[in-house]
Amino acid sequence: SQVTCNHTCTGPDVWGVVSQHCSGRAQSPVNIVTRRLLPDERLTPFHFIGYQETFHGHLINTGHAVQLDLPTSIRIRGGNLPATYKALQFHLHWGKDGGPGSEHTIDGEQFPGEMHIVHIKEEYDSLSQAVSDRTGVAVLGFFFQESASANKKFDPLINALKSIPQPTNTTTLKGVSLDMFIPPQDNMTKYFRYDGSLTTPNCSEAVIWSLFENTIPLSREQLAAFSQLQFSDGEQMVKTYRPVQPLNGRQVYYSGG
Ligand code: BO1
Ligand code: ZN
Repeated sequence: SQVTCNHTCTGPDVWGVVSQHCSGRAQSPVNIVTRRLLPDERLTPFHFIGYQETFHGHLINTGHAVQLDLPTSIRIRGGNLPATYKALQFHLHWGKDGGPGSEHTIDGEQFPGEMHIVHIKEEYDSLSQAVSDRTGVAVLGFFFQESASANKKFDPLINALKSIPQPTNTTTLKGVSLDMFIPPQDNMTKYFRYDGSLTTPNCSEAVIWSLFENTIPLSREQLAAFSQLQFSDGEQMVKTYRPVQPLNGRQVYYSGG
């Protein structure tokens, strides 16, 4: 008889088979244990270049996430990064109907979702080039936190989800800026830093992770809206996170700022 396969057949448990990197020793996400954090004075504030610029961006159902492509004029430096990095895209991870959905956890707590702004070192043309450099990629991570009232700045993105129910569907978000989606910049001086990987295959260990202590508020209804998207097998696109991976002796630092 035939085996019916859904997306879980290619889920996190078998990624070590898909790509050797996924069973490496510096994988992401991780659980951040706050009592083991090491304050690091070199973790100065970031410079967010072009985060206020207005642009039209493609919003895509990628088959494992919802992604907004970003103009490469958006850059970051500072924060003890070894170079300037340019933005490629941001995407989100979430749970089911607003339930637990973040990739990283803090003292074992999973947040309802997580936003990743993916940047590559300025000198590279693509993510596939950047991942051959151990510091080629810088991802900024923001946790979603459930709030009583809706975050109106997310409504354009959330309202657009109904236009991209299935993988490869795209729509355009007009007149958005990156700073609409994230906490105010003077509230972004506190972050956690460690060296890790992409959280999906090929799981390249090329990522400088910065996870911000300040969260993005979304209402339960807004969080639940992501569950209307579908995987390629037609199943609800929910629980789009990789489980936490062992630190294997890696230190997580705190900006303390
Ligand atoms: S994340 O921010 O660590 N969740 C992350 C994970 C994967 C990617 C970007 C950010 N990108 C993937 C592409 C694949 C590609 C792979 C390696 O990177 O979606 O198409 O094969 O380059
Ligand atoms: Zn991600």
